[in-house]
Amino acid sequence: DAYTVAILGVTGAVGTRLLEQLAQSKIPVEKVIPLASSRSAGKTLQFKGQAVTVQEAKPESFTGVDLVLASAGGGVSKRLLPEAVKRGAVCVDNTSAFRMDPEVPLVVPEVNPEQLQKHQGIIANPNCSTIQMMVALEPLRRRFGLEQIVVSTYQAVSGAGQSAWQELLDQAQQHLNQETMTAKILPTKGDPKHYPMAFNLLPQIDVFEEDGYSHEEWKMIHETKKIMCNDMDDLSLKVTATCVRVPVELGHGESIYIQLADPTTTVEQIRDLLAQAPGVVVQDQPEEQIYPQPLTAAGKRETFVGRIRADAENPGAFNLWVVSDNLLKGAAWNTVQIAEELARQDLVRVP
Ligand code: 11C
Repeated sequence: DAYTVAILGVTGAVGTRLLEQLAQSKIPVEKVIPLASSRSAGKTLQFKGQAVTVQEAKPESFTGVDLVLASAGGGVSKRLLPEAVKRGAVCVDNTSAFRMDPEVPLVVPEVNPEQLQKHQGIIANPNCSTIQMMVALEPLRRRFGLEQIVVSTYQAVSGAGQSAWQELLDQAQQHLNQETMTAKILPTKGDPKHYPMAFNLLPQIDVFEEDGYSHEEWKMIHETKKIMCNDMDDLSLKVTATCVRVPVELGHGESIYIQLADPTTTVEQIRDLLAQAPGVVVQDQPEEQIYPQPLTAAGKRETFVGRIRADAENPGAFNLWVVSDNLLKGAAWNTVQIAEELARQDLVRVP
């Protein structure tokens, strides 16, 4: 069986990578349909050496489509994915539109691929900063039990889209030219105030909730619980997060403090376990100055883990430093990997 695959939002930072990851995947593709807004219609892209033309996304675009990979924003997904499902297409959605719907599986293939079996047509891809944390922590949770996560993130501008990425580059140039930096997008487009990102740190990703957490922090807490415990409000795993935007182009970094249930766990056991874990590369040789970095993780599918240290004052507690390409494992690769898993489990059909 070969599939007709539509990519929704194909011209964006994630969309272009969806096309590229699909071309490199094990999914048999009969035809690819690149979809975007009317502004991008008519543009030509390459898929496996063939020119393909971008079409405007409409409900009728999904007739005859088997699989949709979507990354055009939550509003577009909410409007168009139910139309795609109605026409028989299975959708893997990279936006937050359906993630907290109890009917919709929220999947990291290394962690909970069995959740795909209950899909009703839509599968959600988690937030980028959540995904890389899950890849690194799930093997530890399974072996030693996981009681608490305290995470601080160092997130690249590409997470906020192509225009935010360009804004950082423009500001860096302006600063070097001794001009005033112009800020129109970051920290978040919808809010009234904007601050320079270049040579700065912004402790705001997405809008603030009433309790003072940013929505990105909220996602890390509740997506983690849904993925690891199958319940977005599970109380057996404590999670808290601080999310910070840093002037990095690609690759989110995370400083993660964990409390494991087994107080006898050692650093060596963690290192050995993660060295075997799917999707993980351990880079942890401080004596050689080897540790994960955004510049070396960019363009790779894996999640890199290093700086593994025991908290000497708290048995079973550890610090880790985790880096991954936010547009690949954090978005396009995880989405395509879900689609590969759907194909492998023969689940590319709407029940
Ligand atoms: C960021 N994590 O770095 C966000 C981007 O829910 O899929 C991804 C937003 C999402 O700004």
